[in-house]
Amino acid sequence: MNISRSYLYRIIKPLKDRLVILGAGGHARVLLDILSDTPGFVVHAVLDPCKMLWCTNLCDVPIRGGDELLPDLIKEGVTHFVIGLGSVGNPCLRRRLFELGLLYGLVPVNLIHPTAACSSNVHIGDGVQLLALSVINTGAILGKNVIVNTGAIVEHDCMLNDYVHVGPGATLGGSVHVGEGTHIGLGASILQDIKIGRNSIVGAGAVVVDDVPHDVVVVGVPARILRHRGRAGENDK
Ligand code: JB3
Repeated sequence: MNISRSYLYRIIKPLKDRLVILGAGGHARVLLDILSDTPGFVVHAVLDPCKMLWCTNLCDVPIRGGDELLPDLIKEGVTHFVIGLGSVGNPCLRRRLFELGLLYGLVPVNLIHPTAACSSNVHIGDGVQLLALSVINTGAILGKNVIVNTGAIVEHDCMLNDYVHVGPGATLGGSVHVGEGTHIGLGASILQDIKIGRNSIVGAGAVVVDDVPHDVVVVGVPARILRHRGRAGENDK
């Protein structure tokens, strides 16, 4: 009797939940590292629109095709998803993919590196990614699909809204608020109690000593407005 793989996946309750990673770049490889230490999940496949990557592997995980394959993977038993894109300025794509995963009824997975120091007294939204040596201190609130990248520090009572990305080695003092979709660049420092608007970019190494409005790019020490962004946020690099 010929039993199809998808039938088999459906009738055998998975001992581990099957997940798909959307995006097959550098950030996805970092996340696969964390997943290798995360019991309870099997990375079933990676999806990426880059045709050159199809039928290759990312860290031994098959890159099956583009996002249009999501319904097929669901038939094969995939129930969870991870956004594998890092994005260093424009979170629109991460937001679109996150909403796509939810639309298909998939469950977003929180990824927390074993060396991340995360207080037990924090609120973590869905699909949050805390990378190696990141620090999240007591009272912090992180919205959905927030990335706190390698070695970044989010101090007590900070509020990071949905899709915020705190780049590697950045430091946020106590009670810093960051608006939706804002990117804090690599190694930037934000003084305590500062409010940063949504859809803005704090440049790498900047030192922010005053509040930052929505939709701007700030750079330098002390940080100054370099330019205004389109409301949807053009793709600054
Ligand atoms: O700086 C650090 C530590 N990491 C950076 C990270 C935060 O952002 C990293 O150095 C990169 O700058 C960036 O990582 P990411 O997002 O992995 O970049 P990249 O290597 O360009 O990979 C993005 C992948 O997403 C590419 O393979 C794209 O083809 C794929 N992609 C683009 N659009 C997509 C889509 N994948 C899916 N599934 N769906 C899409 O719509």
